[in-house]
Parts: sequence; C-alpha cells; structure tokens
Amino acid sequence: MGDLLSDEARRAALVELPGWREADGGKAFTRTFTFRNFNEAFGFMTRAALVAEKNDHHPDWRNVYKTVEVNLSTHDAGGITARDVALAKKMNEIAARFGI
Ligand code: H2B
Repeated sequence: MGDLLSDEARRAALVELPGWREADGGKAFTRTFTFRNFNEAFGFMTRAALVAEKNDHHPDWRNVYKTVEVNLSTHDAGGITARDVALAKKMNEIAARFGI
C-alpha cells in the first residue's frame, strides 16, 4: 500500500497540487472542483473513475450539481501516501481539460 507521507512530504506534495489542502488532521487531502454544469462535473468523475479503477485506488467524493468534493486517503494505511498524491495530480490534469 505504500508508506504514510511525513508532515514535510505532505507539505511538499501540496505545493505541486493547486487547489488541494489537508483535511481530517492531515489524514486526507481535499479539493472541491466547480465545473460549468452537471454534464462537465459528471464527465470529470467518469474520467477520474477510470483512472481510479485502473490503479485500484479510489476517491471518496460527493457530487452536488456542478461541484465535486473529493477526499483522498489510503484507507489501508490510515492516511496520505504517494498513491493519493498521484491520484490528486491526475484529477487536476483531468479537470484542466475542462478549463478548471
Ligand atoms: N482506495 C483507497 N483510497 N484506499 C485504499 O486503501 C484502497 C482503495 N484499497 N481502493 C483498495 C481499493 C483495496 O480495498 C483493494 C482490495 O486493493
């Protein structure tokens, strides 16, 4: 599953992850994406879901109309690992295709 990132490693990772911040006392990374409409929000989720399934690493997320609130953590490890950083990066790339 990979090792939990140190406080310092999490801070360094967040510098490379615009829009993301810590949540749950440092056990999760969170970002709320706001799209133009529901169609784009769900399009983002569809693409992100395929990446998540391919890597067997899945987001906790909530969609309300055109917003998608994402919380990432590695459940098996009890916090943030490199796998969460990788998924967050990928989600930012996917969102960028929607101009976010
Ligand atoms: N996703 C996340 N975010 N954390 C996990 O620990 C996790 C997962 N574990 N997806 C995976 C699936 C595990 O349950 C399977 C059996 O590999």
